[in-house]
Amino acid sequence: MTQLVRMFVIVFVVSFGLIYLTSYLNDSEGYSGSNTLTIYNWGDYVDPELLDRFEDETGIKVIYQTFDSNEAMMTKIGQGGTTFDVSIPSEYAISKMKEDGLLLKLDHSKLPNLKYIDPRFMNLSFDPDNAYSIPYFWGTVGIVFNPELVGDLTFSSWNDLWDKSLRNQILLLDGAREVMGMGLNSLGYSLNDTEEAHLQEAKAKLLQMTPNVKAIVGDEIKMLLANEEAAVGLVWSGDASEIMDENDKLDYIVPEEGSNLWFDNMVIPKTAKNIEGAHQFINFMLDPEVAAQNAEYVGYSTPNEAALALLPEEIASDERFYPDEELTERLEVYDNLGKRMLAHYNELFLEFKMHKK
Ligand code: N2P
Repeated sequence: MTQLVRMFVIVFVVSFGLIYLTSYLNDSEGYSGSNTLTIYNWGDYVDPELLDRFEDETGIKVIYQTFDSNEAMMTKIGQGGTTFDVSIPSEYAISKMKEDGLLLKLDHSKLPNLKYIDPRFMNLSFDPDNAYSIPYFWGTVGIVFNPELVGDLTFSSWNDLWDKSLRNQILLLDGAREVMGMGLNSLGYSLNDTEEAHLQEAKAKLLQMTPNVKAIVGDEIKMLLANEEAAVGLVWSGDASEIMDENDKLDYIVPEEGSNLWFDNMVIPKTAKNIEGAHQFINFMLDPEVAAQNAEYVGYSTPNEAALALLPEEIASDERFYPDEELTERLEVYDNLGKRMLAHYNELFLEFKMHKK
């Protein structure tokens, strides 16, 4: 054999060896294809230990990415070019994603643990029969405050946030619906109002609040309030519960005019590459022990009846985070206001934010 032929044979054998090895790894413990699961979730919204446990139990490698608003999540999934297998939007976003054809139908036969969900969180108007989404957490929007830093001021109304004594003392969560909702509710309007005059009135009212607003922030709001960097915050209930775990001087109320009641559900976006694994993950998160551990870790309210029974009594009976029906009836769920109106809410919120800077 000439030198040249020998070299060809070697290159040929080595290349085939490599191709074989790659396909062997793909089919076995090598993490790729059906062996990975890409999850797209809110920040601070799962106990990382549970992701490790899911990986150990299933051999599926989890790739985890986060978002900080429904709007950012919908834009990213809508643009394509991603491979998210599971995501966790809120109700109005689920309704919009369904409309835009961004969600896959779920196979309930692969979700036996669905039986643990409290029926009052099933079959809600944004997703009848839960064809596309499975309850994960729920909660309210309200005011967390530090009684030691607010003098004689007490909180029962949204309008308390406009009190002059709160100059530079308020942190707001960075959410268009939440901040606009606060403005609308403070005027006695619905947080689903679409009348232009009311929306402009709400924006003008929010602008009057700017001297009191220290910053509009993401998940760091919890650390800042717990560390007493500000006296008051507009927050989601579960964040309030976490803040109060860190600093028990703080308290949480849902204003009397009303506020938002929200539901975050697990979905399989149409970008999914591992539909089987996505069902496995959703079913895993519905397991009562898993759901209880997750609820204790993130501080949010679980819709899982069996998990709630496993939580310490002081959590399960805390009406600030598990409000009774009388309170929830005063609250409103965000409607899917349609593409144009949602964009308009965003615009008004951005104008308010820019003014703040
Ligand atoms: C968790 C965010 C929860 C979002 N950091 C409430 N919809």
